[in-house]
Amino acid sequence: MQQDDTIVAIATPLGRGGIGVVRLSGAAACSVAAPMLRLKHPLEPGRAVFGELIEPELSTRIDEVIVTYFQKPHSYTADDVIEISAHGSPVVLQHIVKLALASGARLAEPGEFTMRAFLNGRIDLAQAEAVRDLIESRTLYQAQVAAQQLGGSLSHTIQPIKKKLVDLIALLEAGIDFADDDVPILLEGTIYGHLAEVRAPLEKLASSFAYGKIVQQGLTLAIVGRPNVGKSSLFNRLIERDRAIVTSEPGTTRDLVTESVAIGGIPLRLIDTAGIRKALDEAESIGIRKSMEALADADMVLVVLDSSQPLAEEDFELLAQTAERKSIVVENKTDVSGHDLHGRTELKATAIRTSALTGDGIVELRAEILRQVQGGANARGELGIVTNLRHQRLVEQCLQALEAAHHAVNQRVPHEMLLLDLYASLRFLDEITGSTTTDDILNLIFGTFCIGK
Ligand SMILES: Nc1nc2c(ncn2[C@@H]2O[C@H](COP(=O)(O)OP(=O)(O)OP(=O)(O)O)[C@@H](O)[C@H]2O)c(=O)[nH]1
Ligand SMILES: [Mg+2]
Repeated sequence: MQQDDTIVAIATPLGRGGIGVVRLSGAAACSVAAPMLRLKHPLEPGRAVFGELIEPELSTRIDEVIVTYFQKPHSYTADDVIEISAHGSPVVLQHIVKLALASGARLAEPGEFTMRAFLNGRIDLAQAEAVRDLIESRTLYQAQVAAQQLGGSLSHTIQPIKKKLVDLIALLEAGIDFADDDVPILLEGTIYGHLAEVRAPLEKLASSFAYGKIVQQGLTLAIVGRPNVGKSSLFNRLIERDRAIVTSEPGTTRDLVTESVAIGGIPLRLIDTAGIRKALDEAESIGIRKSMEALADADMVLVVLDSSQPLAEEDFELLAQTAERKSIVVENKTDVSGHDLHGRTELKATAIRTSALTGDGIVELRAEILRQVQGGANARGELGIVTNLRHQRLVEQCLQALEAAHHAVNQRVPHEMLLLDLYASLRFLDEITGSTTTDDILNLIFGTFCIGK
């Protein structure tokens, strides 16, 4: 991708709308836009100006537009940017792009506006990736986390770690360069201390990914249990509509029913399953097999029991099967008097009592789901969560290099060798923010953006 030419793209989604925006960025943005505009006032930085979109040669009017000029470097890309807001007709917007191309602009590649912001040093790579995450967010909470990263939260977390690492490198380098002079050669204990200070916050960052990944990708939650305990009723309660069929007949649900919901801003894929028992016919037995597969694949399980009845063999089997997993035991039908399962020692202390019929306990169930999703590990709103696999790999590689450095000190290898490991770990940190990256990596990252961003 060339960087000194002027690029153009429609910045609003495909289709019709109240307005549509075409964005131009580059040194020639103003001169490319000029022939197609008849403005009420001359363009002024940071001002929106009303005017007409015209056919340059014929001077005929095509639309009314608002044009905003963002003067370099105070723009999204840090180059001159012109945004033309027209009525949201694809024909008009495409025509603006065509006129811009005729005046010497080039069609922008996906993510090229953001890539320019990065290449111009206005944002770092982690921030650029946060732009994409923000656009792709499906819940408000995901948007908030992305916005924090866009504000540089990850970069700010990494900065002091990097500084400590650079300090250690500088000390070692000094020890080497001035080996004959008065600079004392660093004692092992001091090096260990420095290494530990670099590693501790990185390890915390690496462990935040378990939660970060859930925030980003969500997780699947399978609802399992014997027939007729109220799985589909709970499913419908959790998604807040009657999606799955509910009848008083055991064996109603035969196939997996899947819906997406957000609980506490975490996207969840909820799966209702066929009740588990000795199947009565072929369809049911296939359904039950699918239930078992869903149970095995899910990130988390709700084991539903009927609290109006004594526990059955299938209940005990399911409880045993899910005891070691991320699971919540739900005692449903609490509106019916029956067996108090709550006191039973084989049940998890965290069992939630619900009535899918009256809605009692659903709020508590949601809260428990969220509590387990968060795993207590990372409080919400905590800065510097790793949500991105690329970042996570780099943090891990950095930790490995530090581990190698630690080992090198143990083995009393010359400090020149130890420094190789430290420089390697520094490079991994730099790749997160993009101070060192290759074109291949950049193309890979920005290629996943939408056009016009
Ligand atoms: N009283 C009471 N009845 C409930 C409750 N939850 C579900 N039911 C009833 O129990 C019956 C079975 O409910 P479903 O939600 O279909 O149960 P299921 O576990 O999905 O059953 P299968 O699909 O056959 O495995 C229906 O008649 C529901 O109305 C509850 O909390 N209280
Ligand atoms: Mg059902």
